[in-house]
Amino acid sequence: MTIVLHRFPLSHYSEKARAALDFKGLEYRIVEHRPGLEQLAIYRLSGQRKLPVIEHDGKIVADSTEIALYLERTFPEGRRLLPEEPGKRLEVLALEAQLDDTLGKFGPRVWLRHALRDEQYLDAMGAATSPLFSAGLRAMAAVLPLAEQQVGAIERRFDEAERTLRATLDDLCVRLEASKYLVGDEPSLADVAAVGLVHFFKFPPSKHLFKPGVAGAAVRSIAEHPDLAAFFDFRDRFYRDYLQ
Ligand SMILES: N[C@@H](CCC(=O)N[C@@H](CS)C(=O)NCC(=O)O)C(=O)O
Repeated sequence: MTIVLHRFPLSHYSEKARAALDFKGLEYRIVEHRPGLEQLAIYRLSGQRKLPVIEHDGKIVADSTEIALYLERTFPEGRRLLPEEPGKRLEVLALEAQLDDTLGKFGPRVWLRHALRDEQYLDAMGAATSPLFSAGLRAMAAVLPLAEQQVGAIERRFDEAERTLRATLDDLCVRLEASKYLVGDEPSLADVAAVGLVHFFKFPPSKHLFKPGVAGAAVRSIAEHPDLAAFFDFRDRFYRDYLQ
């Protein structure tokens, strides 16, 4: 039975789950939702309000990590997300959890701060989506710097998010100097998580984008920062080699 992936269009956790489906070579269908009242339907389906959620064979699985583990258990014949060797397996799971707590948790805040200051990115998003979406982003672009200036707590939260995200991406670059993938020389769930969770910093050339026109739109201060090139080049290669 075909798997159904419920997602929000811009959601990086949803992209992580979608990347796991592609990596395992599985067939799936995407159902898009919008945050807000539509989340009632998600609640009715899964007993909680967040996405991603998958439906498969009468089962409902929420949470990107749970989804990846479900796919690994249910389709052991597909490409392996987790290494056989127990030590390596633990290492992959630990890095994946850390990426959820850093790129996952802080990514949206850093994205907001940087994206709203990147005219080219805003133009690309506006051209690829709707005038309403673009106007919303531009309204936020006008307000956020002011809010940061006026309210120290907001600025500190953004600063903390930025420090954590940068430290994580720096660490991923160091890992890629030492090995072909983030944990050793075989691809794993850690790579799938990392490439999915940076989704909105530079939309990959994927046929499953919420709007085809956003492909390549990049928040340049992050995705094209020379110090982070090793990771973002890896991200592009990983999409070419394993994802659609
Ligand atoms: N731990 C969850 C986090 C999922 C999550 O936070 N999803 C966001 C979208 S990126 C969401 O659904 N937000 C809506 C809300 O919090 O109401 C996972 O890994 O899937």
